Amino acid sequence: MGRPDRNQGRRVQNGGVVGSVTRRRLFELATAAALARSATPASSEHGKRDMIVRSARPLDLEMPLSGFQHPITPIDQFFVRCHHYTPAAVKIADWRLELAGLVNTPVTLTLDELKQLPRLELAAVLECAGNGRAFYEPHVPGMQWEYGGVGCARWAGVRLGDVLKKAGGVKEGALDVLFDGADTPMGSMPKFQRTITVQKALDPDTLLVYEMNGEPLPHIHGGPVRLMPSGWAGDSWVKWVQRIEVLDKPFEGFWMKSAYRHPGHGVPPGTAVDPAQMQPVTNLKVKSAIATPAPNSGISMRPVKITGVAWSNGSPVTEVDVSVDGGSTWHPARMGKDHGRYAFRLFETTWTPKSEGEHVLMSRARNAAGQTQGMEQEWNPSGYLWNVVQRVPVSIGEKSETVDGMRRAPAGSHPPGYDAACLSCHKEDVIIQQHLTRGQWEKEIDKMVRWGAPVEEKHRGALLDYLARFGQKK
Ligand SMILES: Nc1nc2c(c(=O)[nH]1)N[C@H]1C(S)=C(S)[C@@H](COP(=O)(O)O)O[C@H]1N2
Ligand SMILES: [Mo]
Repeated sequence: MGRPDRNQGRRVQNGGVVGSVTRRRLFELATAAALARSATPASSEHGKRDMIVRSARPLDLEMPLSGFQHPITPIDQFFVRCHHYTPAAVKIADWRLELAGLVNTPVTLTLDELKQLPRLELAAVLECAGNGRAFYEPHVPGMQWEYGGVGCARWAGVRLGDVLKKAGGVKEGALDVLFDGADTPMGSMPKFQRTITVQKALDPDTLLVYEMNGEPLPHIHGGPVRLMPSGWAGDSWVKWVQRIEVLDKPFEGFWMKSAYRHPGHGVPPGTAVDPAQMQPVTNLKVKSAIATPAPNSGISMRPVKITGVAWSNGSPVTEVDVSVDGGSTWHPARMGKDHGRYAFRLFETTWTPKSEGEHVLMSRARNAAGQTQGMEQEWNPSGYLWNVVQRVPVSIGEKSETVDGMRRAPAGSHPPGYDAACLSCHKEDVIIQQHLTRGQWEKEIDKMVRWGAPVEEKHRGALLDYLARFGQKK
C-alpha cells in the first residue's frame, strides 16, 4: 500500500507520480526506497519507471534485471549516473559548442550548424565503468551498482571527426581531446572534465549525439549533446558538452588523473595502487546478464525460457553459452537479431528442469576477438569493469511459483490499481512476506488508505483477492 500525501499525488498508470508532487516528497520517497533498495516513483520526475534509486540527488538510477529483456533499452528504463547536480536546461537556440585548443581555426557552432553535418545512427551500449562494483570483495567504495548500470540505445548524431573538421582539423602535436560537462559540481568537487585520445576522437564510430531512441537526447542523459565514444566505458561519454579543447599533453584534472584509472590487470585483493601506475579506463569487457528467470524465483517442473543480453566493446558478440548446473556443463543459446557490434544482443534458450531443488543458471558471452567471461573476477582498487559470469539461483519444485517459501505471482499478473496503491512505496517481496489473511489485509488496506494510499473503491476487491492469495502463508 502506498502512503503518498493525499492532496499532492497524482498517479499515472505505471505507478509513477507526476505533476504536482513536491520535490521534497519525491526526495522522501526516494530516500526511503533507497534504504529499502526497492523501486520507487522518485525517478518518474525524469520520466523513469521501476528503477533502483542509488542516489536521489545527484540522480543515480539503476535498471532492474528485468530490463535486460530489451535489445534496445527503453528510455524510461535507461540507467542514470550523475556525479554532480544536473545543469539548468539550455534553450536550443542558446546552446553553443566551442572548439578550441590545437585546432586550425577555433570556431563556435550552433545546434543547427552541428546538425548540418552528415547524420549517423548507431546502436551502442553505455555501461558505467563501476557497474558490478557492489560484488567486489574486499568491498570497494563508490556507487554500489549491481547489474543495471548499463543500457543500449539507438543514438543519432554526427562524427566528432567531422565536427573537428569544421575547426579546420587538429594541429600537429594534438594528443588528447578534452570535453567539458556543463553540470554544477557538488561543493568544491572539480568539474566533470574528461579527455579521450585523438585517435579515439577521430574514430568513425565516435560521435557527438543529439538523439536517443528517436527522441531528442533527454536532458538527464546529457541533452542537447553528449559524447559517444562507442565501445568505451560510460565515464568517457561526457554529458552536456559545450566546449571541446584539443590538447598537446595529458590533462591533469581530477577526473582523469585520480578517477577512472585501472591497473590494466588484476591485483591482489585489497592492494593500494598509485594512480600514476594506472591507465585511464577505456574499452568495455565482454559480458552478459540474465533477465529471466529472476534470481531466487520458484519454477515448476516444466519448460522455462532463459533470456538475457550480451554485449562487448566493438568486437561483436559471437556466442553465448548457458549453464543450468552452476557451470559444470554449457550449451549454446539461440542468438537474437544483430543490432551492430556495439549493441546488446539478445540470447534465449529453453530449459526443461529434470530434478527438483536449487539450480544455478549462468550465461557466458564470447566475442570475435576470443574474449570471454571468467568464473572468478580479478580485483582492482576502484572496482571497475566487473564482468564475471553471473549466478542466478532458482528453485525447482512441484509446488511452483514460490519465493523463499512464499507464493509468487506470475509476472505481469498484478490486479488493476496494485502498482499505484502498493508498489509505489513497497517492494513486492515485502508485501508477500506479510502472511496476512484476507480479513487482516482488509484492515491493512484501511490503514494505508488513511495514510493516503490511492486505492480506488472499484479496485478494492481484486486487490484483496490478490493479496489474500499471494500475501498469505502457503
Ligand atoms: N557531464 C557529465 N557527464 C557524465 C557524467 C557526469 O556526471 N557529468 N557521468 C558519466 C558517467 S560515470 C556515466 S556512467 C555516464 C552515464 O550516462 P547516463 O546518465 O546517460 O546513463 O555519463 C558520464 N558522463
Ligand atoms: Mo560511470
